[in-house]
Amino acid sequence: MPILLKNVQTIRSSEITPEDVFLRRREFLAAAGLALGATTAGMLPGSPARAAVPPLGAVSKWPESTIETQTPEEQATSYNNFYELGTDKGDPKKNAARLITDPWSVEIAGECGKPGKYTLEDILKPHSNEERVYRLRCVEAWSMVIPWAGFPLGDLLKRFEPTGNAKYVQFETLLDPERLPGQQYPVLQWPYVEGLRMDEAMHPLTMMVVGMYGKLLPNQSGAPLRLVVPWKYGFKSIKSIVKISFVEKQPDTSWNLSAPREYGFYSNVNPNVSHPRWSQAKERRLDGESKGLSALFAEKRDTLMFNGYADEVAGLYSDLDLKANF
Ligand SMILES: Nc1nc2c(c(=O)[nH]1)N[C@H]1C(S)=C(S)[C@@H](COP(=O)(O)O)O[C@H]1N2
Ligand SMILES: [Mo]
Repeated sequence: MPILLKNVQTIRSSEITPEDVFLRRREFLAAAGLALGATTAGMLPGSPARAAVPPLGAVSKWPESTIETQTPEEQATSYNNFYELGTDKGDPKKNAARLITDPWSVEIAGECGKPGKYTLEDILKPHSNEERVYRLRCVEAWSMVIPWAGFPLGDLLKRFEPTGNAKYVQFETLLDPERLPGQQYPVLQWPYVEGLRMDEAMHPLTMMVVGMYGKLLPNQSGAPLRLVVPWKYGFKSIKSIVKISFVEKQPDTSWNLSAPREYGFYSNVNPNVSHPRWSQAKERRLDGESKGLSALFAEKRDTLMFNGYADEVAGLYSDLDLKANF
């Protein structure tokens, strides 16, 4: 990480795993012959058998997928934004082993009939996975084309019976400075939070993602559960989700909290609304050919309104001034 800020006072002591517990876990893992950071914690002797993330199994293909050339898997899983694992694009992959994802649970809270703590298995079991090839457009003006595997977020949310007061959905990433060491630095307020309006969350394009390229998500891509909202800038696609809340008021979002002039709540991909420091009219497609420095000089393509999904989603915003609500 380029920014090594010493001020960690923003982290409450109750949120930090006590160091001795951490060190003991390290010894224990070493004694068990397991490298720290291996995702096999559920197999430790003496620990109860736990349902790990079920393998992807049969994944049906979604017929509406884009047929554009896909970003090579190698590039999509080594050029990442996941500030909890470091702020350089290569950091999340380097630090990925720190994020132990087994066991994992998701808390469902707020305005709904079935709040509670659900195991990852509970969350995933009733849903069958579909592969959808969506573009991911980062606000930094690069884009990728990725075969995601998962299911519509709306199918999951309906199971918890949202009430009439549920106007928005808020999502939270795991808060654990040991497993997500970037949280030891106050580059953002932790945990990372994101939000959608209820109709955006229920839209059939909005996807709860568990895999990519036919495999389970690697940690740097947001294992075991992340959002993908294809018509919004990539930062709405929150990774490693542990909490989903149904709320009445528009929730905070991490990037809006950190730089409200630059990142609004809606964050719809919009070539006509510039980021205050650079244009959003064009994008550089990461296609395996353009890498590192050469990518900076690669030819740019026009960015499409709503990232190319205008036919499907423009109607959600017909009453909204998209310059004011960026
Ligand atoms: N928890 C969390 N989620 C996150 C981020 C992050 O820093 N932390 N970065 C976001 C940003 S800015 C982008 S562009 C996408 C990148 O997803 P990818 O690394 O899978 O391409 O993840 C988003 N989700
Ligand atoms: Mo991004």
